[in-house]
Amino acid sequence: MYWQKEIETLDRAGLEALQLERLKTTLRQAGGSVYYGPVFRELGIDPDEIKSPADVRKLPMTTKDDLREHWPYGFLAVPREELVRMHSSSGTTGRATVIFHTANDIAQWTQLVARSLYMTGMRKSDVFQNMMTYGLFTGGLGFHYGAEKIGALTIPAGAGNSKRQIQLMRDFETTAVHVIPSYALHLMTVFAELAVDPRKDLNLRFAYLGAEPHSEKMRKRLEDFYGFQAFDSYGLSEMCGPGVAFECPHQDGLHIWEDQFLVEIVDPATLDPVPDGQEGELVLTTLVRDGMPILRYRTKDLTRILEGPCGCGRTHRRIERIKGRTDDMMIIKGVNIFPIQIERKLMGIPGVGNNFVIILERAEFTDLMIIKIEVRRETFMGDLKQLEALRRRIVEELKSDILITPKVDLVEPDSLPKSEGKAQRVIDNRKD
Ligand code: DLL
Repeated sequence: MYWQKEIETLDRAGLEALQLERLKTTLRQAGGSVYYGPVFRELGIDPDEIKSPADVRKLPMTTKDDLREHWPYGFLAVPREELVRMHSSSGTTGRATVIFHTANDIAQWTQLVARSLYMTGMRKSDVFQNMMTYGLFTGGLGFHYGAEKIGALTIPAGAGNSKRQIQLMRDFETTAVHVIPSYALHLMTVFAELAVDPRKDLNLRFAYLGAEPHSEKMRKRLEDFYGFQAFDSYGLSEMCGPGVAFECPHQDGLHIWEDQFLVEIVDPATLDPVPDGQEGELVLTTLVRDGMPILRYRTKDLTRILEGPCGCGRTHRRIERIKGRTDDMMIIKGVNIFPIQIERKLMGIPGVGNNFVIILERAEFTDLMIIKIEVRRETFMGDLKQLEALRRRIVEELKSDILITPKVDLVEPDSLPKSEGKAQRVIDNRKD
Protein backbone atom coordinates (compact mmCIF):
# COMPACT_ATOMS: atom_id res chain seq x y z
CA MET A 1 0.00 0.00 0.00
CA TYR A 2 3.02 2.30 0.17
CA TRP A 3 5.08 3.47 -2.79
CA GLN A 4 8.05 4.55 -0.65
CA LYS A 5 7.24 2.97 2.70
CA GLU A 6 10.31 4.14 4.57
CA ILE A 7 9.80 7.79 3.66
CA GLU A 8 6.03 7.75 3.99
CA THR A 9 6.11 6.29 7.49
CA LEU A 10 9.29 7.89 8.83
CA ASP A 11 8.85 8.94 12.47
CA ARG A 12 8.88 12.60 13.45
CA ALA A 13 12.49 12.63 14.62
CA GLY A 14 13.62 10.94 11.40
CA LEU A 15 11.60 13.32 9.30
CA GLU A 16 12.99 16.37 11.09
CA ALA A 17 16.57 15.14 10.75
CA LEU A 18 16.00 14.66 7.03
CA GLN A 19 14.42 18.11 6.75
CA LEU A 20 17.32 19.74 8.55
CA GLU A 21 19.91 18.15 6.28
CA ARG A 22 17.88 19.02 3.18
CA LEU A 23 17.20 22.56 4.33
CA LYS A 24 20.92 23.23 4.73
CA THR A 25 21.66 21.84 1.27
CA THR A 26 18.83 23.96 -0.15
CA LEU A 27 20.23 27.10 1.46
CA ARG A 28 23.71 26.46 0.08
CA GLN A 29 22.14 25.96 -3.31
CA ALA A 30 19.82 29.00 -3.11
CA GLY A 31 22.68 31.27 -1.94
CA GLY A 32 24.12 30.96 -5.44
CA SER A 33 21.11 32.61 -7.09
CA VAL A 34 21.00 36.24 -8.22
CA TYR A 35 18.04 36.84 -5.92
CA TYR A 36 18.91 35.01 -2.68
CA GLY A 37 22.69 35.66 -2.77
CA PRO A 38 22.49 39.37 -1.79
CA VAL A 39 19.51 38.75 0.54
CA PHE A 40 21.52 36.15 2.49
CA ARG A 41 24.54 38.42 2.69
CA GLU A 42 22.47 41.32 3.92
CA LEU A 43 20.71 39.23 6.59
CA GLY A 44 23.88 37.33 7.50
CA ILE A 45 22.36 33.93 6.78
CA ASP A 46 24.78 31.05 7.18
CA PRO A 47 23.44 27.54 6.40
CA ASP A 48 25.73 26.07 9.07
CA GLU A 49 23.93 28.07 11.73
CA ILE A 50 20.63 26.41 10.96
CA LYS A 51 20.17 23.92 13.81
CA SER A 52 16.59 22.71 13.36
CA PRO A 53 13.81 22.90 10.74
CA ALA A 54 12.15 25.56 12.93
CA ASP A 55 15.11 27.84 12.18
CA VAL A 56 13.50 28.32 8.79
CA ARG A 57 11.87 31.33 10.46
CA LYS A 58 15.20 33.13 10.31
CA LEU A 59 14.88 33.18 6.53
CA PRO A 60 13.02 35.81 4.55
CA MET A 61 9.66 35.01 2.99
CA THR A 62 9.29 34.90 -0.77
CA THR A 63 6.24 36.20 -2.63
CA LYS A 64 4.89 35.92 -6.14
CA ASP A 65 5.93 39.55 -6.64
CA ASP A 66 9.55 38.62 -5.84
CA LEU A 67 9.36 35.92 -8.52
CA ARG A 68 7.84 38.40 -10.96
CA GLU A 69 10.40 41.11 -10.23
CA HIS A 70 13.28 38.70 -10.84
CA TRP A 71 11.69 37.16 -13.88
CA PRO A 72 12.79 35.03 -15.59
CA TYR A 73 16.13 33.74 -14.28
CA GLY A 74 16.76 35.56 -10.98
CA PHE A 75 15.99 32.50 -8.83
CA LEU A 76 18.10 30.03 -10.81
CA ALA A 77 20.57 28.16 -8.60
CA VAL A 78 22.23 26.11 -11.37
CA PRO A 79 23.75 27.01 -14.74
CA ARG A 80 21.10 27.25 -17.41
CA GLU A 81 22.35 24.21 -19.29
CA GLU A 82 21.37 22.05 -16.30
CA LEU A 83 17.70 22.85 -16.87
CA VAL A 84 15.49 20.47 -18.79
CA ARG A 85 11.97 21.87 -18.37
CA MET A 86 10.06 25.08 -17.84
CA HIS A 87 6.53 25.43 -16.48
CA SER A 88 4.49 28.38 -15.46
CA SER A 89 1.71 29.22 -13.04
CA SER A 90 -1.71 29.66 -14.55
CA GLY A 91 -1.57 33.42 -14.21
CA THR A 92 -5.16 33.87 -13.04
CA THR A 93 -4.00 36.66 -10.76
CA GLY A 94 -1.56 38.63 -12.93
CA ARG A 95 1.56 37.89 -14.96
CA ALA A 96 2.39 34.18 -14.86
CA THR A 97 5.57 33.19 -13.05
CA VAL A 98 7.98 30.72 -14.62
CA ILE A 99 9.58 27.77 -12.86
CA PHE A 100 12.55 25.77 -14.08
CA HIS A 101 13.47 22.16 -13.40
CA THR A 102 16.62 20.09 -13.66
CA ALA A 103 16.40 16.39 -14.53
CA ASN A 104 16.65 15.61 -10.82
CA ASP A 105 13.83 18.03 -10.00
CA ILE A 106 11.59 16.24 -12.49
CA ALA A 107 12.58 12.85 -11.03
CA GLN A 108 11.71 14.00 -7.49
CA TRP A 109 8.40 15.45 -8.60
CA THR A 110 7.55 12.27 -10.52
CA GLN A 111 8.13 10.26 -7.34
CA LEU A 112 5.78 12.55 -5.41
CA VAL A 113 2.98 12.11 -7.91
CA ALA A 114 3.56 8.34 -8.16
CA ARG A 115 3.56 8.11 -4.36
CA SER A 116 0.29 10.05 -4.17
CA LEU A 117 -1.50 8.07 -6.87
CA TYR A 118 -0.31 4.74 -5.48
CA MET A 119 -1.57 5.80 -2.06
CA THR A 120 -5.10 6.18 -3.47
CA GLY A 121 -5.01 2.71 -5.02
CA MET A 122 -3.79 3.32 -8.57
CA ARG A 123 -1.86 0.33 -9.92
CA LYS A 124 -0.22 -0.91 -13.14
CA SER A 125 -3.51 -2.38 -14.27
CA ASP A 126 -5.29 0.98 -14.31
CA VAL A 127 -6.13 3.01 -17.40
CA PHE A 128 -5.54 6.63 -16.54
CA GLN A 129 -7.07 9.44 -18.57
CA ASN A 130 -5.40 12.76 -17.91
CA MET A 131 -7.93 15.48 -18.70
CA MET A 132 -5.72 18.41 -17.69
CA THR A 133 -4.03 20.84 -20.06
CA TYR A 134 -0.65 19.66 -21.30
CA GLY A 135 1.77 22.51 -21.69
CA LEU A 136 2.99 25.23 -19.40
CA PHE A 137 0.39 24.22 -16.81
CA THR A 138 1.78 21.55 -14.49
CA GLY A 139 -1.41 19.46 -14.24
CA GLY A 140 -0.80 17.66 -17.54
CA LEU A 141 2.85 16.58 -17.56
CA GLY A 142 3.15 16.37 -13.76
CA PHE A 143 0.50 13.68 -13.43
CA HIS A 144 1.48 12.04 -16.69
CA TYR A 145 4.97 11.19 -15.50
CA GLY A 146 3.73 9.98 -12.10
CA ALA A 147 1.11 7.65 -13.55
CA GLU A 148 3.59 6.24 -16.06
CA LYS A 149 6.05 5.64 -13.23
CA ILE A 150 3.45 3.40 -11.57
CA GLY A 151 3.02 1.68 -14.91
CA ALA A 152 -0.61 2.62 -15.53
CA LEU A 153 -1.70 2.90 -19.15
CA THR A 154 -1.72 6.68 -19.48
CA ILE A 155 -3.94 8.48 -21.98
CA PRO A 156 -2.76 12.08 -22.49
CA ALA A 157 -6.25 13.32 -23.40
CA GLY A 158 -5.57 16.93 -22.40
CA ALA A 159 -8.37 19.34 -21.50
CA GLY A 160 -11.59 20.06 -23.36
CA ASN A 161 -13.30 18.29 -26.26
CA SER A 162 -15.91 16.80 -23.96
CA LYS A 163 -17.47 14.34 -26.37
CA ARG A 164 -14.09 12.86 -27.20
CA GLN A 165 -13.30 12.55 -23.49
CA ILE A 166 -16.41 10.45 -22.99
CA GLN A 167 -15.63 8.39 -26.08
CA LEU A 168 -12.10 7.70 -24.80
CA MET A 169 -13.49 6.63 -21.42
CA ARG A 170 -15.80 4.15 -23.13
CA ASP A 171 -13.42 2.80 -25.77
CA PHE A 172 -10.45 2.23 -23.48
CA GLU A 173 -12.32 1.43 -20.28
CA THR A 174 -10.71 4.24 -18.36
CA THR A 175 -10.52 3.51 -14.64
CA ALA A 176 -8.97 6.75 -13.33
CA VAL A 177 -9.30 10.38 -14.38
CA HIS A 178 -7.55 13.59 -13.47
CA VAL A 179 -9.83 16.57 -13.88
CA ILE A 180 -10.51 20.11 -12.70
CA PRO A 181 -13.64 19.86 -10.50
CA SER A 182 -15.61 22.60 -12.30
CA TYR A 183 -14.94 20.84 -15.61
CA ALA A 184 -16.06 17.48 -14.18
CA LEU A 185 -19.26 19.22 -13.17
CA HIS A 186 -19.74 20.70 -16.64
CA LEU A 187 -19.10 17.30 -18.23
CA MET A 188 -22.17 15.95 -16.42
CA THR A 189 -24.35 17.98 -18.82
CA VAL A 190 -22.57 16.43 -21.81
CA PHE A 191 -23.09 12.93 -20.41
CA ALA A 192 -26.81 13.69 -20.16
CA GLU A 193 -26.87 14.95 -23.76
CA LEU A 194 -25.24 11.76 -25.01
CA ALA A 195 -27.46 9.62 -22.78
CA VAL A 196 -24.38 7.93 -21.30
CA ASP A 197 -24.64 6.89 -17.66
CA PRO A 198 -21.12 6.70 -16.21
CA ARG A 199 -22.21 4.34 -13.45
CA LYS A 200 -23.58 1.81 -15.94
CA ASP A 201 -21.59 2.46 -19.08
CA LEU A 202 -18.11 3.20 -17.74
CA ASN A 203 -15.52 1.61 -15.44
CA LEU A 204 -14.37 4.65 -13.46
CA ARG A 205 -12.87 3.86 -10.05
CA PHE A 206 -10.80 6.90 -9.12
CA ALA A 207 -10.82 10.60 -9.83
CA TYR A 208 -8.21 13.15 -8.88
CA LEU A 209 -9.67 16.61 -8.38
CA GLY A 210 -7.41 19.60 -8.02
CA ALA A 211 -6.10 22.96 -9.18
CA GLU A 212 -9.04 24.90 -7.74
CA PRO A 213 -11.01 25.02 -4.50
CA HIS A 214 -13.99 22.71 -4.26
CA SER A 215 -16.17 21.67 -1.36
CA GLU A 216 -16.99 18.31 0.18
CA LYS A 217 -20.51 18.76 -1.26
CA MET A 218 -19.06 19.14 -4.75
CA ARG A 219 -17.02 15.95 -4.27
CA LYS A 220 -20.15 14.11 -3.17
CA ARG A 221 -22.14 15.35 -6.15
CA LEU A 222 -19.43 14.19 -8.55
CA GLU A 223 -19.01 10.83 -6.81
CA ASP A 224 -22.76 10.21 -6.90
CA PHE A 225 -22.94 10.92 -10.60
CA TYR A 226 -19.77 9.21 -11.83
CA GLY A 227 -19.52 6.34 -9.37
CA PHE A 228 -15.81 6.95 -8.73
CA GLN A 229 -14.02 7.73 -5.50
CA ALA A 230 -12.66 11.28 -5.76
CA PHE A 231 -9.41 12.41 -4.12
CA ASP A 232 -8.39 15.99 -3.47
CA SER A 233 -5.00 16.87 -4.94
CA TYR A 234 -3.19 20.08 -4.06
CA GLY A 235 -0.14 21.68 -5.54
CA LEU A 236 1.30 24.81 -7.08
CA SER A 237 3.80 25.35 -9.84
CA GLU A 238 6.20 27.29 -7.61
CA MET A 239 6.81 24.13 -5.54
CA CYS A 240 6.69 21.74 -8.55
CA GLY A 241 2.99 21.37 -9.43
CA PRO A 242 0.49 18.72 -8.33
CA GLY A 243 1.78 16.23 -5.75
CA VAL A 244 2.50 18.67 -2.91
CA ALA A 245 -0.39 17.37 -0.76
CA PHE A 246 -2.85 14.58 -1.45
CA GLU A 247 -5.69 12.70 0.19
CA CYS A 248 -5.16 9.11 1.28
CA PRO A 249 -8.00 6.55 1.37
CA HIS A 250 -9.03 7.87 4.81
CA GLN A 251 -9.95 11.15 3.12
CA ASP A 252 -9.61 13.24 6.23
CA GLY A 253 -7.33 16.01 5.01
CA LEU A 254 -4.38 15.95 2.62
CA HIS A 255 -0.96 14.57 3.57
CA ILE A 256 1.58 17.22 2.77
CA TRP A 257 4.85 15.57 1.75
CA GLU A 258 7.20 16.84 4.41
CA ASP A 259 10.31 15.11 3.09
CA GLN A 260 10.14 17.51 0.13
CA PHE A 261 8.56 20.62 1.69
CA LEU A 262 8.81 22.47 4.98
CA VAL A 263 5.37 23.52 6.10
CA GLU A 264 4.38 26.64 8.02
CA ILE A 265 0.96 28.14 8.65
CA VAL A 266 1.04 31.85 9.41
CA ASP A 267 -1.38 34.64 10.16
CA PRO A 268 -1.61 36.42 6.76
CA ALA A 269 -1.74 39.84 8.44
CA THR A 270 1.11 39.56 10.95
CA LEU A 271 3.02 36.66 9.35
CA ASP A 272 3.40 35.12 12.81
CA PRO A 273 3.03 31.34 13.08
CA VAL A 274 -0.41 30.15 14.20
CA PRO A 275 -0.87 27.14 16.51
CA ASP A 276 -1.67 23.76 14.93
CA GLY A 277 -5.37 23.51 14.19
CA GLN A 278 -5.81 27.21 13.53
CA GLU A 279 -6.48 28.53 10.06
CA GLY A 280 -3.86 30.62 8.30
CA GLU A 281 -1.83 31.02 5.14
CA LEU A 282 0.27 28.09 3.99
CA VAL A 283 3.96 28.92 3.59
CA LEU A 284 6.23 26.36 1.94
CA THR A 285 9.96 25.84 1.47
CA THR A 286 11.31 23.45 -1.15
CA LEU A 287 13.72 20.84 0.25
CA VAL A 288 14.88 18.93 -2.81
CA ARG A 289 14.75 21.42 -5.66
CA ASP A 290 18.09 22.07 -7.36
CA GLY A 291 17.13 24.30 -10.29
CA MET A 292 15.02 26.87 -8.54
CA PRO A 293 14.78 26.46 -4.77
CA ILE A 294 12.17 28.74 -3.16
CA LEU A 295 12.19 29.62 0.52
CA ARG A 296 9.16 30.33 2.66
CA TYR A 297 6.87 30.86 -0.28
CA ARG A 298 3.64 32.63 0.59
CA THR A 299 1.08 30.51 -1.24
CA LYS A 300 -1.86 32.76 -0.27
CA ASP A 301 -3.82 29.53 0.25
CA LEU A 302 -5.82 29.26 3.45
CA THR A 303 -5.87 26.02 5.40
CA ARG A 304 -4.97 24.54 8.77
CA ILE A 305 -3.00 21.61 10.11
CA LEU A 306 -5.19 18.70 11.19
CA GLU A 307 -3.86 17.38 14.44
CA GLY A 308 -3.31 13.75 15.33
CA PRO A 309 -2.12 10.68 13.45
CA CYS A 310 -3.85 9.34 10.35
CA GLY A 311 -5.24 5.81 10.23
CA CYS A 312 -3.29 5.09 7.04
CA GLY A 313 0.00 5.01 8.98
CA ARG A 314 1.64 7.86 7.08
CA THR A 315 3.43 10.29 9.33
CA HIS A 316 3.38 13.34 7.07
CA ARG A 317 1.00 15.87 8.59
CA ARG A 318 -2.36 16.62 7.04
CA ILE A 319 -3.82 19.93 5.94
CA GLU A 320 -7.50 20.62 5.61
CA ARG A 321 -8.99 21.03 2.15
CA ILE A 322 -8.02 24.51 0.88
CA LYS A 323 -10.67 27.09 1.69
CA GLY A 324 -9.54 29.56 -0.96
CA ARG A 325 -6.86 32.14 -1.59
CA THR A 326 -6.50 35.24 0.52
CA ASP A 327 -6.97 37.24 -2.69
CA ASP A 328 -10.23 35.39 -3.55
CA MET A 329 -11.91 36.83 -0.51
CA MET A 330 -14.79 39.15 -1.38
CA ILE A 331 -15.66 41.95 1.00
CA ILE A 332 -19.29 42.88 0.53
CA LYS A 333 -20.91 45.41 2.80
CA GLY A 334 -18.08 44.72 5.18
CA VAL A 335 -18.65 40.95 5.27
CA ASN A 336 -15.82 38.63 4.21
CA ILE A 337 -17.01 35.90 1.88
CA PHE A 338 -15.17 33.15 0.01
CA PRO A 339 -16.59 31.74 -3.25
CA ILE A 340 -16.40 28.22 -1.77
CA GLN A 341 -19.05 29.13 0.83
CA ILE A 342 -21.46 29.81 -2.01
CA GLU A 343 -20.42 26.71 -3.97
CA ARG A 344 -20.89 24.53 -0.89
CA LYS A 345 -24.45 25.76 -0.35
CA LEU A 346 -25.43 25.50 -4.00
CA MET A 347 -24.10 21.95 -4.44
CA GLY A 348 -26.35 20.78 -1.61
CA ILE A 349 -29.58 22.09 -3.18
CA PRO A 350 -31.43 19.68 -5.49
CA GLY A 351 -32.39 21.30 -8.80
CA VAL A 352 -29.24 23.43 -8.92
CA GLY A 353 -27.27 22.66 -12.07
CA ASN A 354 -23.58 22.50 -12.85
CA ASN A 355 -22.32 26.04 -13.18
CA PHE A 356 -22.65 29.41 -11.50
CA VAL A 357 -20.98 32.80 -11.52
CA ILE A 358 -20.85 35.56 -8.92
CA ILE A 359 -21.02 39.14 -10.19
CA LEU A 360 -20.20 42.06 -7.92
CA GLU A 361 -21.58 45.51 -8.75
CA ARG A 362 -21.57 48.81 -6.96
CA ALA A 363 -24.61 51.08 -7.24
CA GLU A 364 -25.05 54.28 -5.22
CA PHE A 365 -22.11 53.33 -3.01
CA THR A 366 -23.74 50.01 -2.13
CA ASP A 367 -22.27 46.66 -3.07
CA LEU A 368 -24.52 44.21 -4.80
CA MET A 369 -23.90 40.50 -5.25
CA ILE A 370 -25.65 38.86 -8.19
CA ILE A 371 -25.37 35.10 -8.54
CA LYS A 372 -26.32 33.55 -11.85
CA ILE A 373 -27.01 29.87 -11.36
CA GLU A 374 -27.69 27.23 -13.97
CA VAL A 375 -30.55 24.94 -13.02
CA ARG A 376 -31.34 21.47 -14.31
CA ARG A 377 -33.21 21.39 -17.62
CA GLU A 378 -36.34 19.77 -16.20
CA THR A 379 -36.49 22.45 -13.50
CA PHE A 380 -35.93 25.27 -15.96
CA MET A 381 -38.62 24.03 -18.37
CA GLY A 382 -41.03 23.09 -15.58
CA ASP A 383 -43.53 24.97 -13.47
CA LEU A 384 -42.75 28.66 -12.94
CA LYS A 385 -43.94 28.56 -9.36
CA GLN A 386 -41.49 25.79 -8.57
CA LEU A 387 -38.71 27.73 -10.19
CA GLU A 388 -39.53 30.73 -8.04
CA ALA A 389 -39.65 28.51 -4.95
CA LEU A 390 -36.19 27.21 -5.80
CA ARG A 391 -34.89 30.74 -6.27
CA ARG A 392 -36.27 31.76 -2.88
CA ARG A 393 -34.80 28.73 -1.19
CA ILE A 394 -31.37 29.51 -2.64
CA VAL A 395 -31.54 33.13 -1.44
CA GLU A 396 -32.59 32.03 2.05
CA GLU A 397 -29.91 29.33 2.36
CA LEU A 398 -27.19 31.65 1.14
CA LYS A 399 -28.33 34.47 3.37
CA SER A 400 -28.11 32.26 6.44
CA ASP A 401 -24.50 31.47 5.63
CA ILE A 402 -23.00 34.60 4.10
CA LEU A 403 -25.18 37.08 6.01
CA ILE A 404 -25.97 39.27 3.04
CA THR A 405 -28.86 38.89 0.61
CA PRO A 406 -27.66 38.15 -2.90
CA LYS A 407 -29.75 38.70 -6.01
CA VAL A 408 -30.20 35.25 -7.52
CA ASP A 409 -30.91 34.70 -11.24
CA LEU A 410 -31.71 31.17 -12.34
CA VAL A 411 -30.55 30.51 -15.89
CA GLU A 412 -30.71 27.73 -18.47
CA PRO A 413 -28.24 24.85 -18.32
CA ASP A 414 -25.10 25.44 -20.40
CA SER A 415 -25.75 29.17 -20.75
CA LEU A 416 -22.91 30.49 -18.56
CA PRO A 417 -19.33 30.74 -19.82
CA LYS A 418 -17.37 27.59 -19.04
CA SER A 419 -13.69 27.01 -18.89
CA GLU A 420 -11.52 24.01 -19.66
CA GLY A 421 -9.09 25.27 -17.05
CA LYS A 422 -9.68 26.81 -13.66
CA ALA A 423 -13.17 28.26 -13.34
CA GLN A 424 -13.51 32.01 -12.97
CA ARG A 425 -16.22 32.20 -10.34
CA VAL A 426 -16.17 35.91 -9.55
CA ILE A 427 -16.55 38.91 -11.85
CA ASP A 428 -15.92 42.08 -9.89
CA ASN A 429 -17.34 45.14 -11.69
CA ARG A 430 -16.96 47.45 -8.71
CA LYS A 431 -14.89 50.53 -9.36
CA ASP A 432 -12.87 51.78 -6.44
O1 DLL B 1 -2.84 24.29 -10.09
C1 DLL B 1 -1.08 22.68 -9.82
C2 DLL B 1 -2.08 21.57 -9.81
C3 DLL B 1 -2.41 20.96 -10.99
C4 DLL B 1 -2.64 21.14 -8.63
C5 DLL B 1 -3.32 19.92 -11.01
C6 DLL B 1 -3.54 20.07 -8.62
C7 DLL B 1 -3.89 19.49 -9.81
P1 DLL B 1 -0.89 26.57 -10.28
O2 DLL B 1 -1.49 26.80 -11.63
O3 DLL B 1 0.42 27.19 -9.99
O4 DLL B 1 -0.68 25.04 -10.04
O5 DLL B 1 -1.96 27.05 -9.21
C8 DLL B 1 -1.74 26.83 -7.86
O6 DLL B 1 -4.11 26.59 -7.42
O7 DLL B 1 -1.95 28.01 -4.97
C9 DLL B 1 -4.21 27.05 -5.12
O8 DLL B 1 -4.67 28.38 -4.98
C10 DLL B 1 -4.93 26.39 -6.27
N1 DLL B 1 -5.09 24.95 -6.03
C11 DLL B 1 -4.34 23.94 -6.50
N2 DLL B 1 -4.82 22.74 -6.06
C12 DLL B 1 -5.89 23.02 -5.27
C13 DLL B 1 -6.81 22.23 -4.51
C14 DLL B 1 -1.66 24.06 -10.01
N3 DLL B 1 -6.77 20.91 -4.48
C15 DLL B 1 -2.92 27.31 -7.05
N4 DLL B 1 -7.74 22.89 -3.79
C16 DLL B 1 -2.76 27.04 -5.58
C17 DLL B 1 -7.82 24.24 -3.81
C18 DLL B 1 -6.05 24.43 -5.24
N5 DLL B 1 -7.00 25.03 -4.52
